[in-house]
Amino acid sequence: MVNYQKHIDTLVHRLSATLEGLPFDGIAFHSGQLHYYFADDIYAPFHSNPHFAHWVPLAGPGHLVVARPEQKPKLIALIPEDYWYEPVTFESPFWIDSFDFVQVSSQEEFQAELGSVNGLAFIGESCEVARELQFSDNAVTDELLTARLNWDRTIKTDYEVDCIDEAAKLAAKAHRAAREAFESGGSEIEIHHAYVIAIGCIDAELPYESIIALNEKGSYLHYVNKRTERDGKVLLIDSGAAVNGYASDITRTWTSKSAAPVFQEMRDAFDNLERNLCEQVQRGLNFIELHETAHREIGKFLSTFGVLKVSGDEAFDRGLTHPFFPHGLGHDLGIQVHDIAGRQANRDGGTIDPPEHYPFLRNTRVLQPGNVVTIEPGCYFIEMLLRPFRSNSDSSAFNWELIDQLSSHGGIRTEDDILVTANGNRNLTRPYLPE
Ligand SMILES: [Mn+2]
Repeated sequence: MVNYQKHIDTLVHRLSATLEGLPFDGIAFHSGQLHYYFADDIYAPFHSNPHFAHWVPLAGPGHLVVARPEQKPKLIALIPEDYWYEPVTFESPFWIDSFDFVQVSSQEEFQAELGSVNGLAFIGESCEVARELQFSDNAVTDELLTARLNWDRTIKTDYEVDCIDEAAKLAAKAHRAAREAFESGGSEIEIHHAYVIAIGCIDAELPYESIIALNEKGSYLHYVNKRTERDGKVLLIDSGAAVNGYASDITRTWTSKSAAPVFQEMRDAFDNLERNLCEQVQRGLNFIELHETAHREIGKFLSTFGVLKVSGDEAFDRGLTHPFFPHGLGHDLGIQVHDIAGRQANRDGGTIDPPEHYPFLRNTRVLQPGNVVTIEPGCYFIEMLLRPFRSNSDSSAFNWELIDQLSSHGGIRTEDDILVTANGNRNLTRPYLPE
């Protein structure tokens, strides 16, 4: 990875500002530990502490990165001798030369390599682990320090953009395989298998559980069941891939010949609507405003197709788009699929709450170069949300006959991953998945 050393240099360089005014001269990032399910002896899938993953894509529990301003960071990898699992081996991963790297197999060796922790802050999940490593309680996960680390993670380095770009490329390949499986009549579970086989991963290695919904199930926003019925008329697929711990998050809606012609037209028009929103992403744009623009555009869209019997502007003004588009326009993307700090007010913390009528909006910030966000407008036929309008004073604005015809098609969502650049944006998805 060509930009990795530059990434580490950037993180090391940022540390002085990160630690400014705090009683620390360095930070120890702990990767985490395994957890049993309650009352069970089975482990839950392991997810690294994202602050650790920001430094190095070394999976597994018990590792530590120790970083100090303007010094080469140290990486202590804990690889216990264990015959239950295949041993982790290091040949020459691209990241290894960026660290003073040591591999240890016991807690004693670990402690000896770590040495004194005086002056070090600890960023990790477990206070117990921190205490075992001799950190004092007030060095553990300092709030101001964490806010600054979270904020900085929203400004991606070139290496991080490369990882998300690769993850988009990989997911795009799998989306095409999934589309083929759909077009040949595959069931949800068959489409899912086509997807993971194209990536070459197991489910636990996906950045999130894939949403693969045929027909009316597309209206369940986080539908994760995988039915065996075949020959769908609509596929809504929301699924990503991970590269070096960075996620892509992509949604497409495909129709087959058995879909209603008007729904097929709506799908294509919605694709254009999403592209136009993506093009508007730029530095200085308030994401809440773009979310509002999405509602306006969806109002016009619903009016054009006769789903609403009023003009787009009137639909927007009367809030009639809300039951059709009940989630946020997008979110930050990175190590976490819903990456951190999308509502953070400034580098030192604070929160910008979304407007009351858009409670699910995950990004409320003004965009900066280096931000990576998803743009994912949707339009669904969700009976639970439409029901109140069937009998209230807005009822006559809805074309219920058409809505009832289309509800068996579920809904439409299109989602791309967008990098905010110095003078515009770069769509990280469309080059690999232009449809
Ligand atoms: Mn998303």
